[in-house]
Amino acid sequence: MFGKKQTVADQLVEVLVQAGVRRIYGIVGDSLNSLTDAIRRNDDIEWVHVHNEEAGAFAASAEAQLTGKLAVCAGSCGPGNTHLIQGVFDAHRSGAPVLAIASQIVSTEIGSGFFQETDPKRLFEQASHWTELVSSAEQMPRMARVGIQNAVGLRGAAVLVVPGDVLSAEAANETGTALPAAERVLSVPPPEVIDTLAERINRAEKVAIFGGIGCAGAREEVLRLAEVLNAPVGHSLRGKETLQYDNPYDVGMSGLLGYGSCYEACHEADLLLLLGTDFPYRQFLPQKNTVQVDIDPSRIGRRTALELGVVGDVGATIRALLPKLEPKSRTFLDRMLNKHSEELDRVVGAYTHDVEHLSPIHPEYVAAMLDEEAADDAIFTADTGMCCSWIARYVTPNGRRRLIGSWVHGSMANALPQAIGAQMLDPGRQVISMSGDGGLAMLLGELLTLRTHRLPVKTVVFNNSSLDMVRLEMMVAGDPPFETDHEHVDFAAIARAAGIHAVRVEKPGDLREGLRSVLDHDGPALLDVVTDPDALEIPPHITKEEAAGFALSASRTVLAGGVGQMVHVARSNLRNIPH
Ligand SMILES: Cc1ncc(C[n+]2csc(CCOP(=O)(O)OP(=O)(O)O)c2C)c(N)n1
Repeated sequence: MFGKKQTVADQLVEVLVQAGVRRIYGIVGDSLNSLTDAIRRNDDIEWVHVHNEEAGAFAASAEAQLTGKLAVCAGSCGPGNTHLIQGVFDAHRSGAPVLAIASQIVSTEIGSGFFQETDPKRLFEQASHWTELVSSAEQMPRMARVGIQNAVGLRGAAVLVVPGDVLSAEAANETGTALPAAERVLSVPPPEVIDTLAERINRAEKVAIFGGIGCAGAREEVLRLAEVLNAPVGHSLRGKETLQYDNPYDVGMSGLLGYGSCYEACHEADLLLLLGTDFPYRQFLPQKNTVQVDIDPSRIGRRTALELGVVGDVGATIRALLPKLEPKSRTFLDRMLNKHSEELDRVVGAYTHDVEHLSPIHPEYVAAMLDEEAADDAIFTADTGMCCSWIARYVTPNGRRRLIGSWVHGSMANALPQAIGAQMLDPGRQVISMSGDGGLAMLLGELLTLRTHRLPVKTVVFNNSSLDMVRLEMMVAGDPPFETDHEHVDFAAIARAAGIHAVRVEKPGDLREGLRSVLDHDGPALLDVVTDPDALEIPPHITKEEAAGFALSASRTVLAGGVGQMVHVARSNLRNIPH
């Protein structure tokens, strides 16, 4: 190694390589210099230069969510750390095994209020399962392995805090080898719990299933359960990838972004089975007649009162349960499927019919066309904001496509950096970032990351010159939109200036050609679509009070002189408000 002795940083890098890590996302900085130097000297790992540490953490989060394996990001001391934290939160709350290396100021100065000093241990406490300071070379490589084991074993973030001087210190111990152990534990509930569950299900006449991300890996079991019980199956946004496609029991999604007859199925059933979901919006759950199955006991009963809580892996629990179940009739299922079909025509269809001539372009039209034109195995990432709605309602999963978002932490600007992580895993796969103009502006520098690393990410900007999701929230609350709209930006021009192929589309007739040009481009490409900010998404189950709030907001805006705007809003949207 060019005459150098092995450093703690070398050791850390070696342990990461042993654990299967192939890259670290971050921005260099003095306290990290020995780490980046160790990476420079190691051919098995690369440094991915991002333009904000937050983006590095989002990229690692996406990688870890897609593979289920460890991904790593790093931030230099102080501000590098405080930037990092947003994406680390996202990884942690998504259950993505991410190790964040948070370098710290020189150890002799800790506690003195030194330049760039923060206390990462306190800072990252809420954003991780484990955050520890390595204060001497003697603690390594053990602490690196403990951190990795926490991230992969407990599924979430772990943060290794290392002062710059410790990273550059000579290694005190042999590195050795030891791999993290983190196979999924397929725990089955005890036989008496399975009996009680079977007995409760057999007593019910109408059973509905609502599944979340905990059903990943248990699709066949959930569908078999639905078949035996003739149960409609609804899903959360995180359950969509697993449960929506080729599912004859599908009744759509619940929640603010929901559609279909999921809500009715959950409420009209005399038994609702919550499977592997921590769906947070209590008002969408019936709050009665509910049984929940989840691998994590801390999630049992925290969203709704339960008749029975079962701790276990969803697939293993269903396998144990199936032989004890009595089949049910199709009456309830058929009613819910009919309702679902009507709702689909009304809600999803309402936006995409006849919109091929409307200008500004309806965002739903863009989403629907993107769904048609995207590859069968595309990875879609969606920004927090209206893009969540577009991905939830218009992108069709098929078991090969993947959908990634900041579904739990709900941070803006997630889509482009998550697309970077996804594309890093496989440069040959189509990766599409569905970006809001607010989201893209927030981490705009990541376009440069695409260029630097020649990442062929396809960024589709829903450019409505508005923080539209918040605009809708304000209107539903009865307030006129305030500080949500901003001056129009030509993102295609910005992208071109950054060396990225870009197309700007203002007329619906040009959309397909523009989209194809971007999707077919061999390299990073951006489609800037000027979309209608008034094509607001009205939740299918807003209350009468909230609907009244929307009307009130309309009248206030009219009073403030925005007549043209409100007539437009009404025409675009009010068809979805319950009568
Ligand atoms: C970091 C962060 N800041 C603020 C918010 C609140 N917020 C949620 S969605 C949103 C608007 C997003 O605007 P844009 O990206 O343009 O997407 P649009 O809703 O217009 O499609 C805001 C401000 C947030 N979720 N995250």
